[in-house]
Amino acid sequence: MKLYESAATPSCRRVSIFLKLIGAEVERVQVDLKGGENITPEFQNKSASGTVPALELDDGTYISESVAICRYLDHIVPNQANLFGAPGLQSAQVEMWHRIVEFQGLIAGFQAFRNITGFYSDRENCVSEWGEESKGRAVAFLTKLDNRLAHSTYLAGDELSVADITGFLFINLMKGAFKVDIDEQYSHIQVWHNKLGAMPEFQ
Ligand SMILES: N[C@@H](CCC(=O)N[C@@H](CS)C(=O)NCC(=O)O)C(=O)O
Repeated sequence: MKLYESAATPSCRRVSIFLKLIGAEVERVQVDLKGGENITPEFQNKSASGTVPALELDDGTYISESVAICRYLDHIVPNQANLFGAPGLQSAQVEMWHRIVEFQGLIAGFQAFRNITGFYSDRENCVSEWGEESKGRAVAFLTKLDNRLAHSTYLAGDELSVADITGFLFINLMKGAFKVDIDEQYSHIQVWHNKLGAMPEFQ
């Protein structure tokens, strides 16, 4: 197996953290996003979404989308991490919080980053107003996240799950790209984020 990635990006870090938590490792191939390597026909043939990460299996099959990759790895690597939750209520709660944090947090953050910085202006029309609106939505979501974490140790309940990985990367984006002061304003996010950040798998 080979993982095509751009190691520092949130979507690739999601798979890296997941791999560490299930105690596995795979061969890596770095893809130069800024240089446009992922928009070449060669890479587009590998990744259905045209983005990193993409996992190449030994039989030549490719899986793109970080959550799909995590699900596959969880299936093939025997582990007790239970990051997608036990079948039934727990997995439904993991799925619910994962989708909430992804759709309302991370995707808004991505849209803000892409449209404000123009990082991918060689391949898409960047609309700064949409970037600012998305940033506002991502910031507004922090209140919902903080309220949830006031009542729950982890996002989906008492156990660490894939939703926490995504939430952690969303907060890193808000702190890193937009200098949002989490520590001052969102005390429950701060406690949870510090706890995850102290785990070796999240570093
Ligand atoms: N939903 C996708 C998002 C993947 C994604 O947006 N990857 C970014 C890096 S974080 C990328 O490859 N960007 C290059 C581009 O948009 O051209 C996933 O979870 O894998």
